[in-house]
Amino acid sequence: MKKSILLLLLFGLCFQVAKSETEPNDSAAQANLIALNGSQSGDIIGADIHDWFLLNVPEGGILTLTVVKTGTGNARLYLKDAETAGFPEITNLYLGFGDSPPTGWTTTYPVLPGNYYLHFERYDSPVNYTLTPTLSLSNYPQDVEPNNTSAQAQTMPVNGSVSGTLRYYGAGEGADMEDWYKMTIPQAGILHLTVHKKGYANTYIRFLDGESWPACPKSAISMLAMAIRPPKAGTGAIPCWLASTISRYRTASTTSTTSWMPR
Ligand SMILES: [Ca+2]
Ligand SMILES: [Ca+2]
Ligand SMILES: [Ca+2]
Repeated sequence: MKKSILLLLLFGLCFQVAKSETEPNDSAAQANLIALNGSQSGDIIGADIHDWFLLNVPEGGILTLTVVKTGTGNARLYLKDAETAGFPEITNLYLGFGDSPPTGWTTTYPVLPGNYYLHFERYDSPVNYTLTPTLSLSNYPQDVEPNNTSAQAQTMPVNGSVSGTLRYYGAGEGADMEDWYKMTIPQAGILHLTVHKKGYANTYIRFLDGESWPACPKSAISMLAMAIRPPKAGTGAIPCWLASTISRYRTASTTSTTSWMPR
């Protein structure tokens, strides 16, 4: 009996009680700090319209924002880039009239390390909320950013591998659209490139002549599409599709001196 009481007490201590907001937090400059995996409670009632929180994301992953809401009013939660002037919106979650389900409403977004604002804006009062941000790490280790141009290319070892993510949002950088690597081949041979990819996005890996690029941008000597599935119905335009996709990759290279003849 004593043991079960002790276990219950331990469970109670481990269970995280939501931390209450500190007013005023009505602007980015007044934002409360919020931690990953920590629950933050607050309300936006009467003259209170805006609540701001600042979140530091230490490593790249899929950010999930969960909001449990009560109250008859409605509001919206914005995820914003805290490292870009004007704090542009990355995504948002509408919080409708009435109570959310007990498990709350959620939105997810792939993000790189950096600082992000979580900004509630109230429409109708009252709104009470508990906000919990969590992060799921990506399947493969992140690449070192910025590596978005040939001049920023990271080293890709011969007979080694690199891994990373694309299309994640980086605070102060925007969406990560390109990753560049440079490989120095010490002797002639047959190069094999193997790509492992996860995620429903598509992308290309282009294999370029590193001694002609960028003077001769059409010097691409091969291109490998990494499409996993076709676009969803109704989003046929490629830019639209790309705007809603993410992907993760791991690329390995091997060289061989076995004979090979081009067809
Ligand atoms: Ca408030
Ligand atoms: Ca990347
Ligand atoms: Ca990049």
